[in-house]
Amino acid sequence: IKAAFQMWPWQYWAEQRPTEIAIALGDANAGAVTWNWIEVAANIEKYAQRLVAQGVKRDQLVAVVAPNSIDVLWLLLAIIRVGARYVGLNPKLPPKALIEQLTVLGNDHIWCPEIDAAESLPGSTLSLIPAMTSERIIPVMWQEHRPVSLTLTSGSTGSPKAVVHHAQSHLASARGLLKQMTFTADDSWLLSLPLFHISGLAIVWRWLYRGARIVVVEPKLHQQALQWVSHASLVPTQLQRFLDSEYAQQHQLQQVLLGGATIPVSLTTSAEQVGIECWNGYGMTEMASTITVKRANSSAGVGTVLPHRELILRDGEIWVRGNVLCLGYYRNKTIFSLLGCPDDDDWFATKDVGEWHDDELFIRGRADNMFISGGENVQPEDIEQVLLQHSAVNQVIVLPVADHDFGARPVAILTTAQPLDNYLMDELITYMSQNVAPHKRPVRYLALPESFMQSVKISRSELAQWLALQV
Ligand code: 4YB
Repeated sequence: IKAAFQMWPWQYWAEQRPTEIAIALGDANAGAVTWNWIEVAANIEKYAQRLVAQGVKRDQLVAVVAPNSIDVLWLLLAIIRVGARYVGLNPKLPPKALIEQLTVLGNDHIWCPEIDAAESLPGSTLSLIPAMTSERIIPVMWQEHRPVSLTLTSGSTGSPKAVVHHAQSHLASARGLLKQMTFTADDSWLLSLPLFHISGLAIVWRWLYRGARIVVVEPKLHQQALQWVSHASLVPTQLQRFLDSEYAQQHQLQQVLLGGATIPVSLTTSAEQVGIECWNGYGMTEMASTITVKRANSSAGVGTVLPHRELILRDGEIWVRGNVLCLGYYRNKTIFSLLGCPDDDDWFATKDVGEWHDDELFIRGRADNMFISGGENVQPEDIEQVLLQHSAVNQVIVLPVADHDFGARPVAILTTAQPLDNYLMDELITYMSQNVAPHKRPVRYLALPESFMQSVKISRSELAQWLALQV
């Protein structure tokens, strides 16, 4: 296992494992297009040469606005190869939000194959064609400390922040996680989360770190592709959908890394019953993905701290640091430290509220989600966790609505295994009255609109805007 790479990771693997399959575009056992490590290294050179020819220079910022595809993967690797920086943006963003975010980023170039009026977006438009040969040498050396990626992340409020990571923090993240999970060079990890989110980028770095195989499919084939791979990273709803699908009957999926939101014990229990080892993670963009992890069991905690990360509680809030911590936030072409005030020392305040029980971390929710109802502090995630234990509830977000007498009261917005009709609502009302104090009982139960189900993570602020129109 590598302590550090002395050359581009793909070049290293092209020497160590030249003819092993590195990338598969679908099911490698059923005639999918594949590339071995020699071909991967050669292809990256060719794509990188075309970027150089189009004026992409060291330290410049290239924005990529597209759903996952093999092209996005080539582009990401080629951008890193020329010493530039990659930033992925959600292609489903409304045009106005997209332009706003790009303007703050000040990207030099852009690749957005599926966006209309791409020319009106900031940055010079790139085309992605590999050069015919790769004879010209690109004079950029592998340096672990060169910033390689910006990842947009929005807390529950405010505009997104662009989190800058160098290769070293991504690799430290991979190295620490793979001390816990087994992911051998013969395994394959599905690119199951978007490359504009830290969870997708982390898959690429684990693949590069291990010299294993990455499987890329169109997002609409994800369910099916979970049958063909040994590993995947999933948010809880993705795993739920897989278990509900026909594909769960017969699969080779061995290990799933979960994260991004509360992971219901009932979900991991069902997955383990069909032979899928589940790993429950707690992570965030600033820490290059997973911070704590455990093999799923009967407790709802998120396990213990991985190598290269440190975590403490201060007044109930989680503070973190370590080699995986980002370089800072990017705006106006400058990297700003994310450490708020001088007495923060080098710890980063996550704003997550946590508790230790028997050496295991439990996430209670975000400090800034808390609201007050009739003088009582209400942590919406507490209510969500109780609702998630009801067998009919798949996913739930609890938000406050203004109330004349109480100041605010909770409303539950959910996806359910059966229709959310009067019968189910009465059942949920009864269930909550038996399980939580009166100030924690939702005053309304609403079905989550379709449009919110597509994203990696439901934005509480966007859902609150929607809710404001419902009441
Ligand atoms: C949680 C939480 C949890 C995060 N319980 N709240 O590679 C991975 O680690 C991975 C695998 C599968 C799915 C997701 C991942 C991630 O990276 C997730 C990282 C992430 O969500 N980053 S974020 O910046 O978008 O959001 C971070 C916030 O998400 C945290 O500050 C928490 O509030 C919340 N969160 N894991 C409850 N297990």
